[in-house]
Amino acid sequence: MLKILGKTSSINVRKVLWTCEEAGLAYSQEDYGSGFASTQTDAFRAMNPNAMVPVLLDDDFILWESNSICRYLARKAGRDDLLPGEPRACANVEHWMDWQATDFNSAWRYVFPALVRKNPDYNDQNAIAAGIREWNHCVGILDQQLQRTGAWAAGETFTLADIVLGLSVNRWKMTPFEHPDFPAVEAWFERLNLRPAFLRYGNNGTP
Ligand SMILES: N[C@@H](CCC(=O)N[C@@H](CS)C(=O)NCC(=O)O)C(=O)O
Repeated sequence: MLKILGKTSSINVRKVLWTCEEAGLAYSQEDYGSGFASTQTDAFRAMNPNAMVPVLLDDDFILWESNSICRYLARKAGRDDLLPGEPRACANVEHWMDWQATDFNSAWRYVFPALVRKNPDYNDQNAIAAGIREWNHCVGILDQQLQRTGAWAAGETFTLADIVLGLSVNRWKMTPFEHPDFPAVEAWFERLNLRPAFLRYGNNGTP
């Protein structure tokens, strides 16, 4: 059976768990990461040299990097709907996934520890304000895309792009600052709320 190493409070672990549920894959999960079993061991670094979660174990196959794990799981389950095989349709999903892992995630790197974790080292008000502007800008880009599709992030059907972005937007919504109105994102979030796996691993009260 698939084994996922990583705490369920981690946004990156949750996207992998959500993907398993959507794809109907059986899995077990073990809490690793700060506050739980340490990743700072030789044994863990042998699996992931970054000492980060999630890590997927599929028998003797070891994989780290959450979005890569999601792609692997969708392909393993033969779920062409979550990640199409056709090159252009696939690229259409993947560029939103890559954007989530790079630009979108970078936008909250200062704001989240400041406003949610309340880490006293993150007290530069200018950096917080700049981070909020950048984060809102990213959600605005997603809003424009969702206005175009009228449905899901990559087009007319639900894909891995919605999973990784769903976690990111849940975090944005749960971080306490004044949020601009993004109607298409709101409507999409309501559509996500109809999915049991999103309520379990996405919109579950954890930012
Ligand atoms: N790019 C990596 C980032 C992984 C990451 O940042 N993981 C965090 C948790 S969200 C982590 O392992 N932090 C160290 C820890 O919790 O010990 C991925 O997407 O898998």
